[in-house]
Amino acid sequence: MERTFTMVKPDGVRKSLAGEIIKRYESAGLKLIALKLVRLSQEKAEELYSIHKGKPFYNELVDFIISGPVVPMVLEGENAVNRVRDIMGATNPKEAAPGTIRGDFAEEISENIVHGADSVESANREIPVFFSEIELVD
Ligand code: IDP
Ligand code: MG
Repeated sequence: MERTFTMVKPDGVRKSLAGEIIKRYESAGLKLIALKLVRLSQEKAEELYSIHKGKPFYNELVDFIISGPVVPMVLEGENAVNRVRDIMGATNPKEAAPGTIRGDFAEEISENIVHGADSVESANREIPVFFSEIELVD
């Protein structure tokens, strides 16, 4: 069993897609371990996206992710990291396949509805940005 971190971004919450996105993950057999609705501080946003610091889109990315509430969650299942990435679709919605979250609901790379950890190592770094150990179910 593997755990991953994923998050509905502010555009996803604004478009009332949180339930739809959770449903897609649950329907795929992924189990919810932790979930909440929260607005990120500038500091937490910079922590989440520290690996992108210095990239041309970094400031825009941080400003966007604090522009409204997000729905972070921890999911568990076999091969959870890659399965969540598959359900999300390609980073650029113009390249995301129909049937994926980004393919179905996003139009721009800067507002692509969901975040998902790209490895177990990333998930283990990202989960504590939002959830303390005690808040996890087990
Ligand atoms: P990912 O979200 O699919 O893992 P990353 O490469 O980790 O993609 O980039 C993080 C986020 O930064 C993306 O989801 C996207 O919103 C944004 N981003 C990535 N590349 C660009 C770009 O070239 N222009 C604007 N935003 C970008
Ligand atoms: Mg990434």
